[in-house]
Amino acid sequence: MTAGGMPRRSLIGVTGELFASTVPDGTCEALDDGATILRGFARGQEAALLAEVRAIAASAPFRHLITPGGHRMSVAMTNCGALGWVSDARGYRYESRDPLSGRPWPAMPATFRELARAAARRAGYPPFEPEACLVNRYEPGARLSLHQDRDEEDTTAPIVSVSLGLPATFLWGGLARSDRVRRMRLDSGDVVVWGGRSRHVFHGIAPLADGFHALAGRCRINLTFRRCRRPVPTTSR
Ligand SMILES: O=C(O)CCC(=O)C(=O)O
Ligand SMILES: [Mn+2]
Repeated sequence: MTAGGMPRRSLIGVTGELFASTVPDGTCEALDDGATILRGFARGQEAALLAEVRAIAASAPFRHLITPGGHRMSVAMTNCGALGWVSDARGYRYESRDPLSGRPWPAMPATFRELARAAARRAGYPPFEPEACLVNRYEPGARLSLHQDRDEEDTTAPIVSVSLGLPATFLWGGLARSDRVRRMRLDSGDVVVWGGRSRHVFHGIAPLADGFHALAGRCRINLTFRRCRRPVPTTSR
């Protein structure tokens, strides 16, 4: 729906339901120190990004990873880029090959890399070169419980997170698990960037509400771009 040419957006009411409001595309919402929501930053690229996701999944299929504690994750995942995030009984880590096929992860498409670079720049970060893109697929009911992104050695680089398809409720807490959690709606095309003092903030996704999205169908896709390895120190020689 649009109002005056601007896309309609939503806020979460006290009972948790999604209400329409109007936050125009192009708005930068300061979420926290070092964290920004770039409203609609990827709008217009959604169909192309989703086509790339389908191509990635054709060679590295979505799968439900098992946590080190033995739980099957409700979110299905795959990766592209030099490194991919995996989880199994041995723990959480980055791997250069897909454990299902033994092959390197599909290359990161140029459109993904350029979007991640541009979003990090827009959010005020120095040049960002993602090494990994974790692709999350949420079907109705799937959720990602509160967690910190802690498996990357390089904590100087931000996380760039792109929402595509069905809307989701993003959970944003603090540096301690017990901190107050805010809930905000993310729509297709929204990009969240967090780093600096927010790099280790607890965050998650509430169970996905059922619905149908014209480009993605009955699901939400999330791309999270990460820099994993410690930056190589520069020498003065
Ligand atoms: O789906 C999202 O928006 C968040 C994903 C996330 O936090 C993660 O993959 O670590
Ligand atoms: Mn995360």
